[in-house]
Amino acid sequence: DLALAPATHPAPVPDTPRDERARIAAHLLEPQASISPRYLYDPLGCHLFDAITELSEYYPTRTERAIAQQHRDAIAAFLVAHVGRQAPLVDLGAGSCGKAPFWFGPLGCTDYLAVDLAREHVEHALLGLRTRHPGVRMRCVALDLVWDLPQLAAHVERPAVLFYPGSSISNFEPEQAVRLLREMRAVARGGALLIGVDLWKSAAELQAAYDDAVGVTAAFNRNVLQHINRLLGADFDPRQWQHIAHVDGERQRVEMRLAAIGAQTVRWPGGERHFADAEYIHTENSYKWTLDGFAACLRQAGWQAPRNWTDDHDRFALFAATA
Ligand code: AVJ
Repeated sequence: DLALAPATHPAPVPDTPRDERARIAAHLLEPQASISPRYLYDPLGCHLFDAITELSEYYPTRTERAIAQQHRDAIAAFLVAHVGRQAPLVDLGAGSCGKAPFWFGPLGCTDYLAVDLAREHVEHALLGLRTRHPGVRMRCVALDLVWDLPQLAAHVERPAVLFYPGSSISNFEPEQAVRLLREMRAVARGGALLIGVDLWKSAAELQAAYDDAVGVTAAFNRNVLQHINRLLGADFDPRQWQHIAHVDGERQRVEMRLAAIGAQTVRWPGGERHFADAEYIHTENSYKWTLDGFAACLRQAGWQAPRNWTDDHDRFALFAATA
C-alpha cells in the first residue's frame, strides 16, 4: 500500500542554534562521550529534579533548609553587619524562587533580583511572590551564569547579598568554581555571599542519594536523552541506557553516567556515534567539598571572613563571606 510507505524525506533540522548543535555533537563524539548537565533541565527535567528533592535519600535540600531555619538569626546578623539592612538580594539560578523569600524578613530585603536562564519560569514564580511580599521590588534577569555572570553587575547598583543555594556550585570543577566565585564577588559590589555547599561523606550515603530506590534520579538522568533528541534531532532510545551513579573518592565527586545496554549506534542529522555495550556517556559531576576546602576556595576567589553553618552530621553547609 503506497499510502503507508515510509516517506523518504531528510530528517527535520531541529530549531536549535547551529553552534549549540555543533557543541552537543562534538561532546558526543569525544572518546569519552559527555552531555552537559545544563540539558538535564528541560521542563520535565525540572519537575523530576523537584521530585528528587523530596526523596528520603536526597539529603541536600532538606538539610540546607534545616540549617537555614536553625541558624537564621546568626546568618542574617553576619550578612547585615556587613551590608546593612535592605541590601538587594540577588538570587543566582532562582528557578521557582522557592528559597530566597525565607531571607526577605531577616535581611529586611526590599529589592529582589531573580537570575535564571528560564525567564518565563521565573516571571511566573514572581507573579505569586509579589502579592505575598508587596514591600519587595522584584525583577528578573535572564542570563547564563556560566558564560554571562559578569554582565549581571550592570543590574546591581549597590552592595548586594548574592544567594547561591542548593549546592549548584557542585556541578563545577574546583578551578571553574573559583572563577565563578570571583565573578560573583565583582557582582556583589562590596556586599556579601550566602552559598549552599554539599559536603564529602560516605560512599554509601552518596550512592543512595544519586541512585534512589524508586528510580527518580535514573529518570532524571535518562530524560536528558529525550532533550538531546529534540535539540539535535538524534534518535537515542532512553530504554537502552542505564543510569549509574559513580562515587569517585579521589576527586571527591559523584559522576552521573548513562551506560549503553547493548551495542548501539545513535544518529542525528550530520553525524552518528557507535557505543559498545556498557560504554557510557558522562552527564554530570557533583563535587563534594570539605569545610576547609571550600573556605580556601572562597578566599582564593577574593571573598573574606568566610563562616559556615552545618547540620549535626556535617552533611551540608551554608557559607557566608564578605566581598
Ligand atoms: C543541582 C547540582 C546540586 O548535584 O545534587 C541531583 C543535581 N543530580 N541528583 C546535585 C542532581 C542528581 C544536584 N545539583
